[in-house]
Amino acid sequence: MNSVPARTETIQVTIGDLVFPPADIKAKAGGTVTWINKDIAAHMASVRGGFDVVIEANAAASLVLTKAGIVEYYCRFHPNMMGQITIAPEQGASEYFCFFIRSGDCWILGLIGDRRKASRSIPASGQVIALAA
Ligand SMILES: [Cu+2]
Repeated sequence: MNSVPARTETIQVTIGDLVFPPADIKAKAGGTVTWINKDIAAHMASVRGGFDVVIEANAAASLVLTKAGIVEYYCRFHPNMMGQITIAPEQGASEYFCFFIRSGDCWILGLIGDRRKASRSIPASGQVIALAA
């Protein structure tokens, strides 16, 4: 899968032939994803329990990303169409979300969306910890 570097501006996904390329994108909270649909069928970018964006045929639709995390989305009309957005905290933010715990260590979402080991252990998942950027 292709990967696009994290940045605050709009990230573009141009849909064609029933795929979301690049399927794996990196963004920052506060940034925007714009899907451009070149197919003759309408598509959706949907998250179970989350957002539903309709992208009409030969049209575009955008979504502002509001919080850091990893979002897996798909098309409700064509469930084989899938994509992922890794959303890093806004630039300058000193908070990182601890998204899983292994052996008492907190693994965090870094500023560029990679996994970096926290310098200290915290007791439970889901806590927000502050580290120097
Ligand atoms: Cu579709």
